[in-house]
Amino acid sequence: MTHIPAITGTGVYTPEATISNAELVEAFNAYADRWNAENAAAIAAGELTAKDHSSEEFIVKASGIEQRYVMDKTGVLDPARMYPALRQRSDEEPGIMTEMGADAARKALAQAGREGHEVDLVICAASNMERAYPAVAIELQKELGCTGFAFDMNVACSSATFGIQAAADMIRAGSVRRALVINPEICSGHLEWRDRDCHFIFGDVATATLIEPASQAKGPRFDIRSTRCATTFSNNIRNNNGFLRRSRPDGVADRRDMQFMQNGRKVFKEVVPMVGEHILGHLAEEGIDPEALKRLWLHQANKSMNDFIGRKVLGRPPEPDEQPNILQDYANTSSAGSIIAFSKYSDDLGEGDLGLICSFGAGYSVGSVLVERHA
Ligand code: CO8
Repeated sequence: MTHIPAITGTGVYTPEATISNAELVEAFNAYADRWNAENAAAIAAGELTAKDHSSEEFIVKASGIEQRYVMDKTGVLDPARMYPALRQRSDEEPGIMTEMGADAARKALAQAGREGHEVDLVICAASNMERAYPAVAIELQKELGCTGFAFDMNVACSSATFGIQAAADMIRAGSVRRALVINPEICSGHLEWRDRDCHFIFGDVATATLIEPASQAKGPRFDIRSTRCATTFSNNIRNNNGFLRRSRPDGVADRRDMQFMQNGRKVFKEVVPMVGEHILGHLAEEGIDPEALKRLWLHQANKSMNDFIGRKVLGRPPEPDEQPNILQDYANTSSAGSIIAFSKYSDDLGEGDLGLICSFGAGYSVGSVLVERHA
């Protein structure tokens, strides 16, 4: 017997600390001035290039981002440090990703009227894991009192939608009863805050999505009509950190490519058409006219990127309520972005309304989830 999988709960964990663009730019410029002073001789000799100041106007115009939430603000804004200062935990206490993810998951469970022991699949889907093993998902399983099994997966910004596809397929097939897809994203840990081309892009958050058979939903639900995932290799978004780090000739050096790197212009140009075609292809396969979509919950990387994609899908500029953005408040939170938008802007949809969640990013990867609202 096949089941129709449905989203019955979502949750968002939002860190307490925010960094405004003004605070970010002030810290970066202090760092740049300091670096330029320290390297004045090499800059004068033409061996190094002086670092230019960042600007609030550029950040808002290029991205639409106004602030971001972070797990630690002091380390990031310290011009002598420029990365988060996180409390070191013993192996006996829950990891930081588990703590953030469990908070989001408890909110998703509460919304669905479920408890941890009723869940028998936990997927921790995120763009980086705080350790190699044991899987963060298994620690989340323990923390939430879930049964069954759990595993980690990483498809960068598309981790949430790819995780939803995996969970929905297992529910459809009957191999699991109920699944939590959890996305703890500590982007501040792998962002290079000393690079003005990208220092404004990311923020921290965790999201969770509960999926169960539609027939068992206790309240309003979004049936997952279908999912569509696609990947095509690109080096334009890359992070070379990994377990072979110490085997490289330069050992554990603090190399720039051990953090997030991207060719932002190329990403913009290549990913926008790819996503537009992906969504239109998904809708065509389902025989759905794009105008029938009540809402698009897009990945939250860049406001103009989303405007272009919305125009391509609908054939006209989307109304603000058709395609809500949260990136002005959260910045890019990698895989969590489209789920934050879905979680905050989906309650008002009516019986039978259709919407589409879509993420895209490194890989390249694109994932879309077509959902239908039922009371
Ligand atoms: N302040 C002032 N000027 C600046 C700044 C700044 N902060 N930064 C750059 N400039 C300057 C540049 O030097 C450049 O100057 P010039 O013209 O003299 O060379 C000029 O401004 C224009 O720079 P860009 O061409 O870079 O500016 P864009 O208009 O292209 O905007 C963006 C840059 C916002 C990055 C844009 O290209 C963009 O959003 N691209 C898409 C990015 C994207 O979606 N990436 C997805 C990556 S996320 C993902 O897949 C998940 C990865 C895992 C998570 C990682 C967590 C850390």
